[in-house]
Formats: sequence, C-alpha cells, structure tokens
Amino acid sequence: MQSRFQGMRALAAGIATGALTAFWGASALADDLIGQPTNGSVMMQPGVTPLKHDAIFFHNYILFPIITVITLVVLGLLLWIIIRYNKRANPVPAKWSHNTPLEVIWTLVPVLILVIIAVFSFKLLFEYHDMPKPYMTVKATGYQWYWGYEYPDQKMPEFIANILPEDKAKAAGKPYKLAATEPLVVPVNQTVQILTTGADVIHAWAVPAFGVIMDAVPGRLNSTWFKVDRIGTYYGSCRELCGVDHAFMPIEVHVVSQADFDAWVLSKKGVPIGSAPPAAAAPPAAPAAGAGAAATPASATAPAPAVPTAQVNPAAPAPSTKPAPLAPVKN
Ligand SMILES: [Cu+2]
Repeated sequence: MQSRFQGMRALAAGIATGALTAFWGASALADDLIGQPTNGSVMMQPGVTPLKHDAIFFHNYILFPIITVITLVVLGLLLWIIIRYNKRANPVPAKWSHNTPLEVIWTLVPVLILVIIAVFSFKLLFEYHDMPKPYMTVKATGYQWYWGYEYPDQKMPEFIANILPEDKAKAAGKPYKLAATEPLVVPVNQTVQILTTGADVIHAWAVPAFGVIMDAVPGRLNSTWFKVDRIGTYYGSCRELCGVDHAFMPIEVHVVSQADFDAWVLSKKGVPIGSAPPAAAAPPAAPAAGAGAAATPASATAPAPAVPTAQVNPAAPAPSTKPAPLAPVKN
C-alpha cells in the first residue's frame, strides 16, 4: 500500500512538471511572431504595450499557476479516492460524515484564492481605466464589414480600411484576413486613445499585441487606449459576431517613429499635432488654385478650433475617394 502511494505521488509530480514544462517551456522557447498569431503557439501573443505586459503577467504568474494547482489537486483527490476507496480496496466503508476542520479549510482556502485573484485583477482593471493624458485620439467606426478611421487631432476625415484581397496580401507578404487596404498609423511611445462606435450593428475593435479589445456599439462612444513600445506592424480583427463577413474586417496597425507619423499625416493631407496650420494647409492649396483657395487657409488660421472642424465635416465625403458605401454616421 505504501509503495502504491509513493507511485501515485511520483505520478502526480510527473504530471505537474510535464504540464508546466509543456506550457511555460513552449512559451519561453517558441519564437512567437510579433503582432500576429503564430502557428502552434499555445500562449498569448507577445505584448508591446504596458497593458498587455501586465495582462500577460497576470495570466502567466497569477492565474495560470493557481488554475494548474487547483486542477492537479482535484485530479489527485479523484484518483486517490478511486484507487484507495473503491469497493475492492475498501470493502467496509467508514460511517462518519462531518469533519469541521476540513470544512473550515475548504471554505477559507477558496476565499483566500479569490482574494489574491481579486487584488491583481483590480490592479489591472484600474490600469485599463486610468488612461494617461493621450497624445492623440483615433475614432474607429465598425461597419458591416470594414473599419473607418478618423483622426480628429490631425483634422483628418474618416478613411476606410477594407480587407486586403488574398492575391494582394500574398504579393505584399502580409497575412491574408489580417491585412487591410489601409493601415491605422500611430506614433511609437505615445498614448493613443481609441474611440469606438458602430454604424450598423455591434462590432469590437481588438489588437491582441496591444491587449486591447473594445466593443463598437451603435449610438455609443467607447474608449480605450494603448501606448506601443516598439515600431512594427500589428494585426487584429473584429471580435463581435457582426454578420456574414465578420471574419473579413481585419485591423492593421502600423506603429512608426514620430517623424514617419507626421510625414504620413501630411501625405493624408492632415495637420500634424504642433505644426502651424498654414504651413500644412499651403501645399494642397497652392498647386490647386491660387486666388480662389487663398481664402481657405486664411480662415483656417484665425479661429483655430471652430472653423477647421466645420470644414472637415462637409469635406469628409469628397476626399475619401475610396468606396464609402454607407454615409458615415457621425454622432
Ligand atoms: Cu464586425
């Protein structure tokens, strides 16, 4: 009997070690791709934002060990009872029914476990909630079935990001169903606020490497944030079943240096934050028409906040030369 118990203990230890090596070993050894899923990977995508780093810590070092220990303890108890107390091994069962110390333990231990989880969980929730002062805001609108992005701080009207067709994705060396016709471009090491809304049904804007997922609900404006610590391309997708093409509205985010970002904003006829409006307004106006357009930059210079916003909205349908099937719903 003694040797059987020792064998079981060795077996339990073997299972525990095997499980931990299988998961932690794999996650440590695998060269996971950054910003997109990796074939055969079992853990979460590598993080590139403080939120994701902390979410990974919470999962890998708080939740996962607790889950593993609970699962192994329950499995061990089941095996112990099956082997030790079956009819053959234990023909005359004991008649006692209560054990007060044991009942106190199995009430207090789960409470303690939940308190530990709650402390770390709330810490993470507060972190998601307490956005630092954002450098800029992007409004992401979910449509059936594509995304629209608007950069109010750069005075850029909404542009549309569709799925990149398979042949074009292959030609560009990008993952099909994750690549988009237009990327969302943001600067590195800057806090970006994302406002999400839905134009038709509920969508959800999610990029795993950022640890960010936010519902895009018609008639509501939800907010989340990220601050990416490395330059790169990061992919995500819609995460709320929104209709037949739900799986075909990917999110492609390019995180670039500040200089590259400002250059991209200018290429989109936007106004980089901190740059003087006339300098940015002059290039598009000058080649087009001299006298006629001269009034526009002038009026844009004087009353900074009010007039440009009013100009952007009526202008919105015109510059977005991409197919904009639905009239953008602006709340
Ligand atoms: Cu969707």
